[in-house]
Amino acid sequence: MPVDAPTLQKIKQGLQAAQRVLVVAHIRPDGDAIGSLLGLGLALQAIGKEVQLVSEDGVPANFRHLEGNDQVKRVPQGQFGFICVVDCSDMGRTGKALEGYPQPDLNIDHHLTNLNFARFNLVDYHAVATAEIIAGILPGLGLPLSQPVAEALLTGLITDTIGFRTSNMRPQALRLAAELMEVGADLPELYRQGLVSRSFPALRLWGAGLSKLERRDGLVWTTLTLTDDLTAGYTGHDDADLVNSMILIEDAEIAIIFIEQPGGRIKVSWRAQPGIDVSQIALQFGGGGHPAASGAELRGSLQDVQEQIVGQTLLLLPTDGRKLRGEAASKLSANDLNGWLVDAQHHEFQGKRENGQG
Ligand SMILES: [Mn+2]
Repeated sequence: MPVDAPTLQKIKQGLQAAQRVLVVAHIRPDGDAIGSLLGLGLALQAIGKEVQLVSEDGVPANFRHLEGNDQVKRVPQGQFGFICVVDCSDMGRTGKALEGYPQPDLNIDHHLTNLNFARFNLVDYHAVATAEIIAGILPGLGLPLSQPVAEALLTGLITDTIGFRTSNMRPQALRLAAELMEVGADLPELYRQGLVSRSFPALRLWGAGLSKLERRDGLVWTTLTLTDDLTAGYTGHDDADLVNSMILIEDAEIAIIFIEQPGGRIKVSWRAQPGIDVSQIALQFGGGGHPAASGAELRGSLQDVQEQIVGQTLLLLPTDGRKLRGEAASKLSANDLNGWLVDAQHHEFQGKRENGQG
């Protein structure tokens, strides 16, 4: 983005004038929300500001190694001279955190759909993460890049790009990662803790699901029962992210996982390759989501729900898959698709991370 110098100067003055600063991240936070919250918050504390860090849904277990995570509160307390919102496309994403507070002073975000809701809006949808934008403005705001700040920001970069492999990756994001490593951020360790680490029960659950994997044309699917949860020692009733690996199967156009819930309900999660839209079929079954990642919850037996959904989903598959994918994909930018996928993951999987199963 190149942020224009006069705007940055005004933001700097606003921050200088404030003694108490509030930084708020979005509900169901992901690594970029937490990394941006801690990165900006710790940098402001380093110049003597009294900073409150707020995340309505707390800090997921896989980011609790980051410095400052224990300072994060679920609701703000008191009044503030300056309010910053990070990684939120609109005020709704902050939950109820800012109810009763004046318009935020600063909105830092990289979502295409950002509503520019603050007095100052630093929105750059070419940035791979909000953390990237924050790293870019630290020098202009006179804020130091310490090792804990670098670790928080690198976590945002790693997680929002799913390990530097989303199609919106650009050279400057890798240069920034290198710079953050030079300040002492341990890339392999942050990558492991924030992105790939899984519990033993989660992997046992994957095994149960993978052993039942089925395929018809470009559709792959599997099921997880309550008995599978029990046998694996898995305390959640989700898929431990398994469906995200199923869509990596070569030639898979759509992946579905059926997860038995207590009380006779079946949770269904779809993932699709770019160019295929599974949100409409999810909507049709009372759910919703994004073209590349959607979900629904249905009443019925695992067998019945599976037959019905597999049958309907197969109709989405083009007879010449490659051709249709190309046509549909051209209407949507790869950035949008990645954004939706990452966003849907935040929404679907945060709960499990909260209880440490991620
Ligand atoms: Mn983000």
